[in-house]
Amino acid sequence: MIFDGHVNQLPDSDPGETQEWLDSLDAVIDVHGKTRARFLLTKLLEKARESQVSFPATVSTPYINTIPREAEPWFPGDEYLERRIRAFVRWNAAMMVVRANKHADGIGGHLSTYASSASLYEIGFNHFFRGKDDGTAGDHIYFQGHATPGVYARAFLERRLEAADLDQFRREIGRDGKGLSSYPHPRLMPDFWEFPTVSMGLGPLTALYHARFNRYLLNRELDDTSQSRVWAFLGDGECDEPETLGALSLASREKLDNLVFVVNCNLQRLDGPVRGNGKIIQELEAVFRGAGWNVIKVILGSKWDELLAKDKDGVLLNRLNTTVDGEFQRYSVEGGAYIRDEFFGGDPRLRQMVAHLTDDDLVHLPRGGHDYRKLYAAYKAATENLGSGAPTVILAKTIKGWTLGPGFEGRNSTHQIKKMTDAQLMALRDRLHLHDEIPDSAFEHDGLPYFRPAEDSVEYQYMIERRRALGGSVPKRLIRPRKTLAMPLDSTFAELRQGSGEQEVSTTMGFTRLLRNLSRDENIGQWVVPIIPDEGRTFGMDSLFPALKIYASQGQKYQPVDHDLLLSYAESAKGQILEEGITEAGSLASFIAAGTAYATRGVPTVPFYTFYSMFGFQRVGDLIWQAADARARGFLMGATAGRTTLPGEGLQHQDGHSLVLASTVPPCQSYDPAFAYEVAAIIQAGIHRMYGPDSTNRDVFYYITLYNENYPMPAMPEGLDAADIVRGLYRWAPAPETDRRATVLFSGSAHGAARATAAELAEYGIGVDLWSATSYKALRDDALSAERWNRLHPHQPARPALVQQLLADAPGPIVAVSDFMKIVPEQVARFLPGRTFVPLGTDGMGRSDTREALRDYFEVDAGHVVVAVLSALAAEGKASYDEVQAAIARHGINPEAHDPLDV
Ligand SMILES: Cc1ncc(C[n+]2csc(CCOP(=O)(O)OP(=O)(O)O)c2C)c(N)n1
Ligand SMILES: [Mg+2]
Repeated sequence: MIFDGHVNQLPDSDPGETQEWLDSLDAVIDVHGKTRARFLLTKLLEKARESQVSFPATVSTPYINTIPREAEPWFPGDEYLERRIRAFVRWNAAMMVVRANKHADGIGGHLSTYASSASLYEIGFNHFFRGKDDGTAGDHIYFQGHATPGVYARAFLERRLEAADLDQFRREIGRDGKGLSSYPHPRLMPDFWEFPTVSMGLGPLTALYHARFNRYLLNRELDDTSQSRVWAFLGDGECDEPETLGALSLASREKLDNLVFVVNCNLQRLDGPVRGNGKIIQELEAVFRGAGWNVIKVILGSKWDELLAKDKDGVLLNRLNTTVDGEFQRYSVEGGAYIRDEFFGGDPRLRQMVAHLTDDDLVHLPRGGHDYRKLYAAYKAATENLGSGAPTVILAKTIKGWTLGPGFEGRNSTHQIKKMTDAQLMALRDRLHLHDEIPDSAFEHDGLPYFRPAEDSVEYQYMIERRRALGGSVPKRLIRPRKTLAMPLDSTFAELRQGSGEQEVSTTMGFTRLLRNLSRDENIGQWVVPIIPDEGRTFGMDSLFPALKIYASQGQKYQPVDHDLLLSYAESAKGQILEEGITEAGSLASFIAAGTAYATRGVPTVPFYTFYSMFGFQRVGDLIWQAADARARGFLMGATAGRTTLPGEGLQHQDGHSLVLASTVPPCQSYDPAFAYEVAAIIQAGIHRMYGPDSTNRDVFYYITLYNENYPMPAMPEGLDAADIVRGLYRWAPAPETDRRATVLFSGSAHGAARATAAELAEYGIGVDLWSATSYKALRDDALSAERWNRLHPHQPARPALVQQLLADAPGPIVAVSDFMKIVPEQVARFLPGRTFVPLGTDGMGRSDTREALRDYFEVDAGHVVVAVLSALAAEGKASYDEVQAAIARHGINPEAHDPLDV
């Protein structure tokens, strides 16, 4: 960056002076060598920075600690007691995994991840993590998924859990579901875990956006988040996930100095080394620094300090810099003689440097991530970084399986070992100096004892006092409303209920109006969080920019190019809209932050994330699953929905299956509305369900499709109960009284074909009952429950499924049409015994063309619906096959046309 020759393009105001400096450098290199030259240059850069001479940051520094020994702060804790507490936590963490696998072989669990990160967590628990007992929201801590045993073990010492609870590790069924989940799952441990992390990469990404959302809340004066820090603990292997590193620049751009990443750099992942042939810490340092983060490397333990102090020639530094991770891993499993020969042996000066140390001393030259004081210094620096504008990452070098003994430490297989022999357990006990607490006799008779100090012990008193001083135990998930949200006024929804008269509009336009109305609603307005990726104009949401403004933490420092237009691009520090740019993953992370704020902060924000429906479940499905685990509430709005409704875009854009994917997420309430008033009814009911005062089963979110096809929006029919829309199916228009009748269910934009079918068939004396199927998922969920109840209550009168009940008096065969795959309506077919059920849908890969051409191709236009109804009637003996043939001819349908399913 700084050596690219650009300086040659700039004028030199004093060439003589320049030459003097260059000559001096040459002299240093000649006389003292390159190492000295490098040292002097670094000193110069440091001095320049101190003197505010701005300079592009170098992205990598030598392979030593960022904080030198002289700059380490005084350690305020009781080191001895904290070491004892750590030993207890380590012991119980190992014990619970080993016991779990003894009692249920194959139940799994992880010993080595926590073993490597115990100090990383304990320094936080004893000195930094802020709790919520003082009524604040505290810090937000994203624990590394595989480190849960250590977090449970500490909760056990703190007496938040009992031995019986630890014995339920990974056993979540039985005991009223009061097991300890394998990983952080708020869905399964709603009083304990706050943030699901175990799907690699999602924890860091959501933590980052959470820190950003806290700033949004602060800037919008919705909540004082200034005292809350977001801590994210992650693995070095996890950094290979694009989600982990993909949003780093947002954190520095947004000046998230309330964010701290702690990367447990044990140099290993599941199968082996993270970068055997390289150096993961150096690589990550460059990435984070390049992205503008404050990087604190904690590589070497204290005992290295005296060696470094002797390193006049830079040989040790050079050795550290040039040793690859694969070798470092090897040193962690070898003895002192090997380390002496291989690491220090190559250069006599190096060998001399450690001549006074025994082989045992060499083995115990510790890594920084196991050195409590070094970690304290790093965490303190991270917390004192508030105000600097830079987020912090701590890269802590550790050994995977640390303290667990030779069978574990640094072994490639260590990640998955979950059993320990008695000999290994005793060795661990000895290593942790727990002889008094756990005598040999404790191992007799099925042994495997937990240990916790009594409540009057100094250790217990100390740890509890520390937690008390920091605001109580963590992690803890609390629903403690600190702000109340009143329900929106009914009048806010009136505009959509009235319909659009003659005017042709889309459901997307209807929703945008509603979003604007909601944002102005005196009760709910300020709590609404509209989120869009870089697609606002596609959805007509640019109309919201001037009124709601786009959130920009720095305000708007420029006059936008369209400032003189009514719909100019208006940014503001108090802006309400989160315009995320082109990142569906980031947008979803914001959705999760806003959708869980009711719990994490006691602030009930209501997110509406509107996106290209194709790039929702399919693109960021795992994040949506994470939202479900996190008990997020809010609305996912799948715009430009429908494989034939979005014309011209082709197979990458045309979504005919997001509703199928939505059906796989249990708490997701998915809807495919045809009309604006349906959208209004679903959203109004959704807000009441998720945020209303008396509702139950409220930790759900909604997925609602929106289309961009314009048509006159009918008014909500007189007498229609909004609850009928929400339950998933209602009769939209009854069939005229004729001899021959059939039923057509429509969803979304397919209402057009359905209505045209009814009109056409009326001319042939066939009455069509039209029903709007707003949610096949809701109908199926109900039917599955009824079916299950009936099976388990053989002597009770059977409960009919709602869909069966509703369609009992719907006449004739049933044809269901939507702009999604046939499997969407088919979800309910099984629950309509004795009925002909014909689904029409858009199976196959999308392609570009006009709506008309696409609907003909996918066989969902009026002609095909007519043919389907006639064909079903013919099969029931109510129509002749000649009529079917005539309809095929009338609509110009080619019976030999390419089957869209056939790719
Ligand atoms: C998305 C995803 N892919 C794969 C896994 C399976 N997995 C669990 S832990 C792990 C290795 C983790 O290595 P690292 O991040 O270095 O953590 P460590 O245990 O070494 O601290 C893998 C691949 C997962 N949990 N999530
Ligand atoms: Mg690792």
